[in-house]
Amino acid sequence: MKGESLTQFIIHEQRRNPSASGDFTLLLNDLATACKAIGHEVNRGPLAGNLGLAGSENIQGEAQKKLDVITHELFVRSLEWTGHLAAMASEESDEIIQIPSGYPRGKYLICFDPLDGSSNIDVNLSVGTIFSILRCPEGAKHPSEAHFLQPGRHQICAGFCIYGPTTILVLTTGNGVNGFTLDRDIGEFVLTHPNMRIPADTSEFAINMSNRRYWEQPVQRYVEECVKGRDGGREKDFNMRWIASMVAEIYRLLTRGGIFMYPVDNKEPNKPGRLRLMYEANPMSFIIEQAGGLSSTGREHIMDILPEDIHQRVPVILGSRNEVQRVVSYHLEQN
Ligand code: AFP
Repeated sequence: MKGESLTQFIIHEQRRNPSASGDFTLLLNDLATACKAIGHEVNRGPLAGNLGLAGSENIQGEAQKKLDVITHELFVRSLEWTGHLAAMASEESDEIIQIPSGYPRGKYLICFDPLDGSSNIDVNLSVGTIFSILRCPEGAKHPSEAHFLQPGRHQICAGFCIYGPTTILVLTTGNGVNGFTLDRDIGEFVLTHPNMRIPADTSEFAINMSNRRYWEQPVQRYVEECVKGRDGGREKDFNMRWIASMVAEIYRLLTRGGIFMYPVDNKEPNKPGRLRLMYEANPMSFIIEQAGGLSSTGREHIMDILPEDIHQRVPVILGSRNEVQRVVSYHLEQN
């Protein structure tokens, strides 16, 4: 095997922390197994009859795909018995998921989006699983939603697994960001992208341009400048990408830089942004900042937000440091 396996990597990390019980290492191993199982299901696609709608809606009022439901169940079944988790919260579940009484309860909470970008499933584009791990507050025997409502700065681990041409698991435990590619011959994730870093500068932006008329002035101004490039106030021309799958966009940012925005808009005034704080914005912000980038709503650091609701939405602007700072400065000028 070329390179260190994920199992070796996390055991080496554990040995660096003499007080570690090994619980967290085992949780990461179980998470990797869950991602392999989900990746397998995604891969089988039409062969397993997995494509299309499930005929139900999630709490966000979004039509669930069959694979949203299947992957949610797979994730829960893979982790509920392990004894490492106190409770789980899923983008696809209205309620907090309790650990069944027959299994031991652990000290960690996990928030997850089992299949991000699922609107891309039927067109065979990259999708992924996102997760964020928090410590369960002491004394919380039956964790409720309130125990999950911790700012992103409290995350002890965040990651995502992208099911694309290759299956890659990206992970941070607050000590940089590492990427592991699934070697299907041996069934192991192997460290292929150590210490991923996002360049401070970029000439690539990602935003859903069809929402342009609904954006606030600072985002209008920034994107207008990018589009004009050398003919406007900028010293370079910009390129644009939009995959509509956050895992794919963030993976691109981690490999070659860029800025990703899903800002607040007045298309649906009761929704402050499209992306979910606990399942998408917080874990991706932790990863981006650990790789040297920045994340903001335009007005505050995403990971400083004290969540009020487990399914809360937030505006998201993240990626290459200097470009995010520029967008934030436009918001400050406006206020
Ligand atoms: P789905 O998981 O419902 O496909 O949503 C994907 C997503 O949350 C995120 O991954 C994308 O960046 C964003 O939505 C795309 O939104 P638009 O369809 O509005 O471009």
